[in-house]
Amino acid sequence: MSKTFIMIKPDGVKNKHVGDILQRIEKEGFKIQGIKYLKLSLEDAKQFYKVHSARPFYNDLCNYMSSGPIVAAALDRENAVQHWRDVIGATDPKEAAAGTIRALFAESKEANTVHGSDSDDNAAMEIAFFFKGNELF
Ligand code: IDP
Ligand code: MG
Repeated sequence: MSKTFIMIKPDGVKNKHVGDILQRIEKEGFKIQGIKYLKLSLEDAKQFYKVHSARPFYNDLCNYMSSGPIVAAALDRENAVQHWRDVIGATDPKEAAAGTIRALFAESKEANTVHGSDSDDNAAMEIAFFFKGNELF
């Protein structure tokens, strides 16, 4: 088993897709190890997306990610990082394969409904950013 970190972004919450996405998580065989509903501060978002700080979309992305509540979750499954990336689809919903969460629900390349870690190391860092040990089961 391995872990990934996921978020339901502000558009996913605002457009009432939380239930659909949690159902998909369980249907895809993930175990929910930890979950919380919270709003990121602008500083939190800047820290979380630090790797993108040189990219032109960084400031807009951080403002967007702190604009409303999100769901953050740590998930466990065999091949968790890659499996979740397959379930969510390409960053730009116009390029996301049919049936993926971004193809189904995303508004735009920025407001693309869900986050997923891109490696096992980043998954561990992202989980530690959001959860204390006693919040993971
Ligand atoms: P990913 O979420 O598919 O891993 P990344 O390249 O890691 O995509 O980018 C992080 C987030 O930044 C994306 O999910 C999206 O919200 C936003 N983003 C990425 N590229 C663009 C862009 O070209 N314009 C606006 N927002 C972008
Ligand atoms: Mg990424």
